[in-house]
Formats: sequence, C-alpha cells, structure tokens
Amino acid sequence: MKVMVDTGGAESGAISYLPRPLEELSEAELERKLCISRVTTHVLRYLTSEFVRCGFEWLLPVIFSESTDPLWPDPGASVEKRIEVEIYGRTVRPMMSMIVHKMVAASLAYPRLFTLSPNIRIERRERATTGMHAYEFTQLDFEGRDATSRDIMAFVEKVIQGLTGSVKKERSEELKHLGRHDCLRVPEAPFRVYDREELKERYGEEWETQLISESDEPVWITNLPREFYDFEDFETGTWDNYDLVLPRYGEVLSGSRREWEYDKIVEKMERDGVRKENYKVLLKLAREGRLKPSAGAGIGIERLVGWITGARHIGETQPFPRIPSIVYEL
Ligand code: ASN
Repeated sequence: MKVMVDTGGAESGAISYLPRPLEELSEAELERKLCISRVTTHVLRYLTSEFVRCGFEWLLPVIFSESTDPLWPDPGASVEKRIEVEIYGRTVRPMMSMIVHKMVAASLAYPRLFTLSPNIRIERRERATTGMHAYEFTQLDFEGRDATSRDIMAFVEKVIQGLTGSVKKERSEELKHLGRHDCLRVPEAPFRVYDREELKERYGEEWETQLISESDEPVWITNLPREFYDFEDFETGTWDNYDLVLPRYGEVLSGSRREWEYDKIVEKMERDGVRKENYKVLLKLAREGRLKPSAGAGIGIERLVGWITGARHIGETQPFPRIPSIVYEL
C-alpha cells in the first residue's frame, strides 16, 4: 500500500521516515518491532511498580467525558480537530488529558494517584514528520495532593535514573539489537533547569528546537505560559510549571503545581476563552474549598520509549502507528 502524506509544509527538524503498519513490515523490521515492544513492556512494568511502591493508587482511565483538557492556550498544542459526540443526550469529548479528573481525584479521594491514560489529539497534519507526534498516545498521568513542583521534579529524576539503569541491565539484548545500548546513559541528577525566558533570550523563538538538538541529557524547562490549571503567580507573571525535554526527542513530560483557588481559575478561564460550562464540577469544588493544592505531571510513554530505543518516529513504538495525517486500516 502506498501512503500519501499531506503534510502541508513540514515543521522544523522534519524527518523522512514514517512507520508502516505491521502487515507491510519485513522479517527484520518485525524483529525490530518486537525488540521495541519488549522494552515497552519493561518500561511499563518498571514505572507502574515504582509508582505503586511509592504509594500511588493505580486508577483506571476515563475515555469520554464532558470535561477534558482544553489544550488551550498552550502555544505548543496544535489540534486541528476537536471531537465531540453525543451519548445519552449529553455532549462528551475523548480525553485530551485527564488533568481535570486528576485534580478532582487527588482532592477528594486519592492523595497520590496515577493512570495510564489514552489521549486523543488530532494533531495538525504537518506534525506527521516531527517524529514526535501521534494522534493517539498514552501518558502515565500522575498527581500528588499537597506536592510541590520540586517534589515532582525530584521524584521524576529518580524514576528516570532508575528506569534507564534497569532497562540497560535487563533489556541489554534488545538495546544492542536496536543499536542503542552504548549510547543510552543513566542521566546525572539533578537535571539542569532552564527558565523559558532565559532560553528565549539565548536562542530566540526557536529555542525548543535548538535545545533539543544541543543537549545530550534530559533537562527541565520551567515557567511556561499555558492552560488555566497550571499555577500562575499573578504578581510576578511567572508560572510554576515544568517540561522535561529529552535530547533529540523533545518534551516527554509536562506538569505543574495546580491552581486550586476558585477566583483565579475563573479569571484565567475567562481570560483564555475557556468554556466554564464544561468544568462545572471542578468549579463547584473550587468554590466550596474542596479542591486541594496538588502538583503532578504526565509522561508520554511513546516518547519515553522512543528515546530509550532510538526509534526513528514515535509511531514505531506503537503496535499500530497513529501518525498525524495517516489513517491505516488497523
Ligand atoms: N498531563 C499534563 C499535566 O499533568 C497535562 C497535559 O497532558 N496537557 O499537567
């Protein structure tokens, strides 16, 4: 089968390789696919058992809901289509992320929680060739009541160090087959932290692409203006949030300390043009003082595995690739 890709003008750093469906792969390619899958299995087992060991409840994911992440006004988000369907007379949306559910769940019932959350984001078609976007992906989304950004960042650093160490040890055959064993290193902690303002001054508007190509270790970026749920200090104009950026593979995690005060959430929703009627439960809890301070993040599983295995496109880490602009039968 020939795939026509309407990329509408490639983004910077475009790659030419696009993953193909299972039934079109050669024996050698299928073997590579199995190696990547073995690493994925290891990654999922390691991460879920680490989170459980650290006292996180493992929640099952939600797919359809009235409330989901607005992914707005984050300049990095680029969905070209927002899906809404009616079920039982109500309009619901597939999860773009479970952020609202996490904030509610952490406030009311589960002080520490995580979920393996399938997210659907119909990315703009030119993102087919970034190698980093898929229109369906899974994030390990987690939240801790009363946690600070520092707590989350330190925890993530430990997890990434432990994971790279264990995958190198226990999946060395697969990593060798994939040509990744010698170049994958356990990163040193603490990871470097950059303020977005500082990066913008140094590299200009294309700071993210520059940083991804120049760094050889995972690094943090803080202070990113984005959605209402990330904590913003109205006095200083700074944001208490963070992205973890991997060399070559880009942002693998984003998270923040959360907004929990009713007045601030409302002010931000109104400022950003986010429809308050889609967040009635969150707003009610905040108004009643039942929404609690928390912090958390989501780890993109495909990107994490892509980095570990040296995948040419994150679609390679998916048994059934979900590449923007390409819909295979399976
Ligand atoms: N999971 C992210 C967070 O916890 C939100 C997102 O995926 N947009 O902040």
